[in-house]
Amino acid sequence: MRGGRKSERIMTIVKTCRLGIVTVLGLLPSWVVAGPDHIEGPLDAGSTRTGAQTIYKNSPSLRQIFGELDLLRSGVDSEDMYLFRILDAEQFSARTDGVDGSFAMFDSQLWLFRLDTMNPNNAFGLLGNNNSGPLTMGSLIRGPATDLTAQDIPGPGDYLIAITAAGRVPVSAGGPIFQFGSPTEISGPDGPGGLQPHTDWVGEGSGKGTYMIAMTGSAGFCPPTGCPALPPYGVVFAGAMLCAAGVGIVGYRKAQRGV
Ligand SMILES: [Ca+2]
Ligand SMILES: [Ca+2]
Ligand SMILES: [Ca+2]
Repeated sequence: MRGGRKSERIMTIVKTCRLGIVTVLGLLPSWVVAGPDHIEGPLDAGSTRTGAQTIYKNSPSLRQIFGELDLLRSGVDSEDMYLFRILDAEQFSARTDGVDGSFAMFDSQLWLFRLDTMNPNNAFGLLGNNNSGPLTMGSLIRGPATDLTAQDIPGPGDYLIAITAAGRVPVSAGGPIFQFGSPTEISGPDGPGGLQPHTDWVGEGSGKGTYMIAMTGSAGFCPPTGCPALPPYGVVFAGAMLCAAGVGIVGYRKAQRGV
Protein backbone atom coordinates (compact mmCIF):
# COMPACT_ATOMS: atom_id res chain seq x y z
CA MET A 1 0.00 0.00 0.00
CA ARG A 2 2.79 2.34 1.08
CA GLY A 3 4.84 1.30 -1.99
CA GLY A 4 1.83 2.04 -4.20
CA ARG A 5 1.51 5.58 -2.82
CA LYS A 6 5.23 6.14 -3.31
CA SER A 7 5.20 5.13 -6.98
CA GLU A 8 2.03 7.20 -7.44
CA ARG A 9 3.87 10.23 -6.02
CA ILE A 10 6.88 9.60 -8.29
CA MET A 11 4.59 9.38 -11.31
CA THR A 12 2.93 12.66 -10.29
CA ILE A 13 6.35 14.39 -10.10
CA VAL A 14 7.37 12.96 -13.49
CA LYS A 15 4.07 14.06 -15.07
CA THR A 16 4.34 17.54 -13.53
CA CYS A 17 7.93 17.89 -14.71
CA ARG A 18 6.97 16.74 -18.20
CA LEU A 19 4.00 19.11 -18.29
CA GLY A 20 6.19 21.87 -16.93
CA ILE A 21 8.79 21.39 -19.66
CA VAL A 22 6.11 21.42 -22.36
CA THR A 23 4.60 24.56 -20.81
CA VAL A 24 7.97 26.34 -20.66
CA LEU A 25 8.89 25.31 -24.21
CA GLY A 26 5.59 26.70 -25.43
CA LEU A 27 6.19 30.04 -23.74
CA LEU A 28 9.80 30.60 -24.74
CA PRO A 29 11.28 31.91 -28.01
CA SER A 30 13.08 29.40 -30.20
CA TRP A 31 16.62 30.48 -29.22
CA VAL A 32 15.86 29.74 -25.57
CA VAL A 33 14.36 26.35 -26.39
CA ALA A 34 17.55 25.45 -28.23
CA GLY A 35 19.61 26.67 -25.23
CA PRO A 36 23.19 27.95 -25.28
CA ASP A 37 25.55 26.00 -27.52
CA HIS A 38 28.31 26.29 -24.95
CA ILE A 39 28.13 26.65 -21.17
CA GLU A 40 31.28 27.80 -19.44
CA GLY A 41 31.10 25.59 -16.32
CA PRO A 42 32.18 23.72 -14.37
CA LEU A 43 35.71 25.04 -15.05
CA ASP A 44 36.34 28.78 -15.40
CA ALA A 45 37.38 29.99 -18.87
CA GLY A 46 40.94 31.34 -18.75
CA SER A 47 42.40 34.72 -19.62
CA THR A 48 45.05 34.07 -22.29
CA ARG A 49 45.59 31.90 -25.37
CA THR A 50 46.96 28.99 -23.32
CA GLY A 51 44.21 29.16 -20.69
CA ALA A 52 41.29 29.83 -23.05
CA GLN A 53 38.39 27.40 -22.92
CA THR A 54 38.04 25.46 -26.17
CA ILE A 55 34.52 25.25 -27.55
CA TYR A 56 34.13 21.82 -29.12
CA LYS A 57 30.95 21.49 -31.04
CA ASN A 58 29.96 18.93 -33.66
CA SER A 59 27.69 21.25 -35.59
CA PRO A 60 27.99 23.91 -38.28
CA SER A 61 26.89 26.73 -35.96
CA LEU A 62 27.84 28.30 -32.65
CA ARG A 63 25.07 30.69 -31.64
CA GLN A 64 25.39 31.34 -27.90
CA ILE A 65 28.05 31.14 -25.20
CA PHE A 66 26.78 31.29 -21.62
CA GLY A 67 29.18 32.06 -18.76
CA GLU A 68 29.92 34.16 -15.70
CA LEU A 69 32.46 36.71 -14.56
CA ASP A 70 33.15 37.12 -10.87
CA LEU A 71 34.80 40.51 -10.79
CA LEU A 72 34.81 40.56 -7.01
CA ARG A 73 37.57 37.96 -7.20
CA SER A 74 39.98 40.33 -8.94
CA GLY A 75 42.59 38.58 -11.04
CA VAL A 76 40.79 35.23 -10.80
CA ASP A 77 37.68 35.59 -12.95
CA SER A 78 37.86 39.10 -14.42
CA GLU A 79 37.90 37.87 -18.02
CA ASP A 80 36.74 34.79 -19.92
CA MET A 81 38.35 33.73 -23.19
CA TYR A 82 37.13 31.04 -25.62
CA LEU A 83 38.72 29.33 -28.62
CA PHE A 84 36.31 28.86 -31.52
CA ARG A 85 36.15 28.99 -35.31
CA ILE A 86 34.90 31.69 -37.69
CA LEU A 87 33.31 30.08 -40.73
CA ASP A 88 32.22 33.23 -42.56
CA ALA A 89 34.15 36.42 -41.81
CA GLU A 90 31.56 38.65 -43.49
CA GLN A 91 28.71 37.15 -41.48
CA PHE A 92 30.61 37.00 -38.19
CA SER A 93 29.30 38.92 -35.19
CA ALA A 94 29.51 38.53 -31.41
CA ARG A 95 27.32 40.60 -29.11
CA THR A 96 25.91 41.07 -25.60
CA ASP A 97 23.52 43.95 -26.37
CA GLY A 98 20.19 42.14 -26.17
CA VAL A 99 19.97 41.07 -29.81
CA ASP A 100 19.40 37.33 -30.44
CA GLY A 101 18.94 36.66 -26.73
CA SER A 102 22.34 38.07 -25.76
CA PHE A 103 22.90 39.85 -22.44
CA ALA A 104 25.46 40.73 -19.78
CA MET A 105 24.59 41.51 -16.17
CA PHE A 106 27.39 44.10 -16.14
CA ASP A 107 28.86 46.78 -18.43
CA SER A 108 30.58 44.45 -20.90
CA GLN A 109 33.41 44.72 -23.41
CA LEU A 110 34.12 42.13 -26.12
CA TRP A 111 37.49 41.35 -27.71
CA LEU A 112 38.42 39.30 -30.77
CA PHE A 113 41.92 37.84 -31.21
CA ARG A 114 43.43 35.91 -34.11
CA LEU A 115 45.88 33.05 -33.71
CA ASP A 116 49.37 33.52 -35.13
CA THR A 117 49.61 31.04 -38.02
CA MET A 118 53.36 30.60 -37.39
CA ASN A 119 52.95 30.14 -33.64
CA PRO A 120 49.36 29.23 -32.62
CA ASN A 121 50.26 29.82 -28.96
CA ASN A 122 50.36 33.54 -29.75
CA ALA A 123 47.19 35.59 -30.11
CA PHE A 124 47.03 39.07 -31.63
CA GLY A 125 44.28 41.60 -30.91
CA LEU A 126 41.97 42.22 -33.85
CA LEU A 127 38.78 44.01 -32.75
CA GLY A 128 37.37 45.42 -29.51
CA ASN A 129 34.15 47.19 -28.50
CA ASN A 130 32.58 48.61 -25.36
CA ASN A 131 29.02 49.59 -26.36
CA SER A 132 27.15 48.73 -29.56
CA GLY A 133 25.23 52.05 -29.40
CA PRO A 134 24.74 55.18 -27.29
CA LEU A 135 21.82 53.69 -25.32
CA THR A 136 23.30 50.35 -24.31
CA MET A 137 26.18 49.02 -22.23
CA GLY A 138 26.13 45.81 -24.27
CA SER A 139 28.86 45.17 -26.84
CA LEU A 140 29.18 44.25 -30.51
CA ILE A 141 32.11 42.87 -32.48
CA ARG A 142 32.05 42.62 -36.26
CA GLY A 143 34.24 43.74 -39.11
CA PRO A 144 35.42 46.18 -40.19
CA ALA A 145 36.60 48.41 -37.33
CA THR A 146 34.99 51.85 -37.24
CA ASP A 147 38.26 53.66 -36.46
CA LEU A 148 41.03 54.63 -38.87
CA THR A 149 42.47 51.11 -38.91
CA ALA A 150 39.35 49.81 -40.72
CA GLN A 151 40.58 46.45 -39.44
CA ASP A 152 38.62 43.59 -40.95
CA ILE A 153 38.46 39.89 -40.12
CA PRO A 154 41.00 38.28 -42.46
CA GLY A 155 38.95 35.15 -43.21
CA PRO A 156 37.74 31.82 -41.86
CA GLY A 157 39.89 30.20 -39.20
CA ASP A 158 40.50 29.78 -35.48
CA TYR A 159 39.98 32.81 -33.25
CA LEU A 160 39.53 33.76 -29.61
CA ILE A 161 36.62 35.75 -28.20
CA ALA A 162 37.00 37.32 -24.75
CA ILE A 163 34.62 39.22 -22.46
CA THR A 164 35.49 41.62 -19.66
CA ALA A 165 33.75 44.37 -17.75
CA ALA A 166 34.36 47.90 -19.06
CA GLY A 167 37.70 49.17 -17.79
CA ARG A 168 39.53 45.85 -18.07
CA VAL A 169 41.60 45.87 -21.29
CA PRO A 170 44.12 43.57 -23.05
CA VAL A 171 47.81 44.43 -23.21
CA SER A 172 50.96 43.12 -24.89
CA ALA A 173 54.60 43.78 -24.03
CA GLY A 174 54.18 47.12 -25.82
CA GLY A 175 51.18 48.28 -23.74
CA PRO A 176 47.43 48.48 -24.44
CA ILE A 177 46.47 46.70 -27.68
CA PHE A 178 43.50 48.98 -28.45
CA GLN A 179 42.65 52.63 -27.98
CA PHE A 180 39.16 54.09 -28.18
CA GLY A 181 37.99 57.49 -29.37
CA SER A 182 34.44 56.82 -28.13
CA PRO A 183 32.58 54.12 -26.16
CA THR A 184 30.81 52.92 -29.33
CA GLU A 185 33.93 52.56 -31.47
CA ILE A 186 34.70 49.11 -32.85
CA SER A 187 38.46 49.42 -32.57
CA GLY A 188 41.25 47.80 -34.50
CA PRO A 189 44.61 47.11 -32.77
CA ASP A 190 45.73 50.76 -32.77
CA GLY A 191 47.12 50.93 -29.24
CA PRO A 192 50.87 51.17 -28.52
CA GLY A 193 50.97 47.37 -28.03
CA GLY A 194 48.75 46.56 -31.01
CA LEU A 195 51.40 44.79 -33.08
CA GLN A 196 52.61 42.41 -30.38
CA PRO A 197 50.98 39.23 -29.02
CA HIS A 198 48.54 39.48 -26.12
CA THR A 199 50.08 38.79 -22.72
CA ASP A 200 47.75 40.06 -19.97
CA TRP A 201 44.89 42.33 -18.85
CA VAL A 202 45.01 45.60 -16.93
CA GLY A 203 42.45 47.91 -15.33
CA GLU A 204 39.58 47.14 -13.02
CA GLY A 205 36.11 46.36 -14.31
CA SER A 206 33.41 46.39 -11.67
CA GLY A 207 30.46 44.10 -11.11
CA LYS A 208 29.65 40.44 -11.22
CA GLY A 209 27.25 38.31 -13.17
CA THR A 210 26.32 36.02 -16.00
CA TYR A 211 26.37 36.72 -19.73
CA MET A 212 25.20 35.24 -23.01
CA ILE A 213 27.32 36.08 -26.07
CA ALA A 214 25.27 35.67 -29.26
CA MET A 215 27.32 34.70 -32.31
CA THR A 216 26.81 34.48 -36.08
CA GLY A 217 29.12 33.04 -38.74
CA SER A 218 30.76 30.85 -36.09
CA ALA A 219 31.32 27.21 -35.17
CA GLY A 220 33.15 25.19 -32.56
CA PHE A 221 36.87 24.45 -32.74
CA CYS A 222 37.83 20.99 -33.94
CA PRO A 223 41.37 19.63 -33.82
CA PRO A 224 42.58 17.65 -36.87
CA THR A 225 41.59 14.46 -35.05
CA GLY A 226 37.94 15.61 -34.97
CA CYS A 227 35.61 16.99 -32.31
CA PRO A 228 35.27 15.03 -29.06
CA ALA A 229 31.78 14.23 -27.79
CA LEU A 230 29.99 17.02 -25.98
CA PRO A 231 30.38 16.83 -22.19
CA PRO A 232 27.15 15.63 -20.59
CA TYR A 233 27.02 18.34 -17.92
CA GLY A 234 25.62 20.87 -20.39
CA VAL A 235 22.71 18.62 -21.25
CA VAL A 236 22.11 17.76 -17.60
CA PHE A 237 22.28 21.44 -16.61
CA ALA A 238 19.83 22.48 -19.33
CA GLY A 239 17.43 19.64 -18.49
CA ALA A 240 17.49 20.45 -14.78
CA MET A 241 16.90 24.16 -15.45
CA LEU A 242 13.96 23.44 -17.75
CA CYS A 243 12.47 20.96 -15.29
CA ALA A 244 12.78 23.38 -12.35
CA ALA A 245 11.31 26.25 -14.38
CA GLY A 246 8.50 24.05 -15.66
CA VAL A 247 7.52 22.77 -12.24
CA GLY A 248 7.56 26.35 -10.97
CA ILE A 249 5.22 27.60 -13.71
CA VAL A 250 2.83 24.66 -13.38
CA GLY A 251 2.75 25.15 -9.60
CA TYR A 252 2.10 28.87 -10.01
CA ARG A 253 -0.77 28.21 -12.40
CA LYS A 254 -2.27 25.61 -10.07
CA ALA A 255 -2.02 28.08 -7.20
CA GLN A 256 -3.78 30.71 -9.31
CA ARG A 257 -6.58 28.27 -10.08
CA GLY A 258 -6.77 27.41 -6.39
CA VAL A 259 -5.97 23.72 -7.10
CA1 LIG B 1 34.32 32.89 -15.82
CA1 LIG C 1 29.93 48.17 -22.40
CA1 LIG D 1 40.81 52.58 -32.02
